Amino acid sequence: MSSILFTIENGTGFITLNRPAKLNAFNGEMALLLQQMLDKCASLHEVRCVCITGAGKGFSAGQDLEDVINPAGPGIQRVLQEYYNPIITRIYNLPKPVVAAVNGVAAGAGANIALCCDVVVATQSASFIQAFSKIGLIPDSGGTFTLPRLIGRQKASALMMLGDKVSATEAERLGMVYKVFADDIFMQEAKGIAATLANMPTKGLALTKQALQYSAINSMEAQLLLEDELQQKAAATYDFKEGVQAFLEKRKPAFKGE
Ligand code: LHQ
Repeated sequence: MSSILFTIENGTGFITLNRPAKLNAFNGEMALLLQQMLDKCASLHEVRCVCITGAGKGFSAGQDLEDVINPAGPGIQRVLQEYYNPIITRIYNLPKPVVAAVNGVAAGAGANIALCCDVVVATQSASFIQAFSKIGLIPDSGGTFTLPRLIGRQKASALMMLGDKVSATEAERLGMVYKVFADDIFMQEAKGIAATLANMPTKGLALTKQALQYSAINSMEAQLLLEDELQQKAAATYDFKEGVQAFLEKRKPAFKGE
């Protein structure tokens, strides 16, 4: 059985991390396959939203700690360069919305992969753990960039140093998560959000993603210039014309992602 499963449903590419016996901890194969699936989602026109989730009761427990000490493995210094940094860069730059459907515990790199996604939803029984400090590491996979921007530096530094287990409800309250759903309706709700995004103006969403990324580093003046530039690109799309036309004709728009 492959460590990554991939299906396309209603315009969404579902990538399922599939090592459930180890709470979907990452080995090299799974990390490289995830990169390949993200590339596939970027290139397929029929995929207009990506959803990453986990098989079984966990989302991902981060790096497989047995694999990392295996003498035949990549060695600790190559893990970030070859596994996690390329995953985070792909999610960050993917010109389509990426949903993390956090179906259970998300720890270490598993948590930070989820948190760099554009929309994070979690099931009631899920949790988030910056597990790194407990084994003497620093938070990686973009966590030191993402988490303080989501919840502020104080909460981020405390969670990263203490390695607390944050419940889904608390994660939602802090701003790490968009919405939490009861376990029995979670996947159905996550799929509904993904399907909604997949039917929206994909290029406009990609430009929104880009604008938000620059807001983390830009001055107001620079951001206004960027909004001007990106809005012109958005206004040149088919979907903008269709959106306006449909509004004026009082009908539902049929967006094409073009
Ligand atoms: C695991 C793992 C795991 C292997 C559960 N590995 N087997 C970057 C740079 C370089 C090197 C290292 O890594 C990184 C990035 C990182 O991600 S560092 C952080 C690595 N992750 C962790 O430290 C988390 C370790 N796991 C846990 O603390 C717990 O498993 C959590 C809190 C996630 C879940 O606890 P429980 O729900 O009580 O489950 P469990 O501990 O019983 O785990 C279930 C099974 O999964 C168990 O195997 P077993 O054969 O006993 O049933 C665990 O050994 C295995 N597993 N995480 N990361």
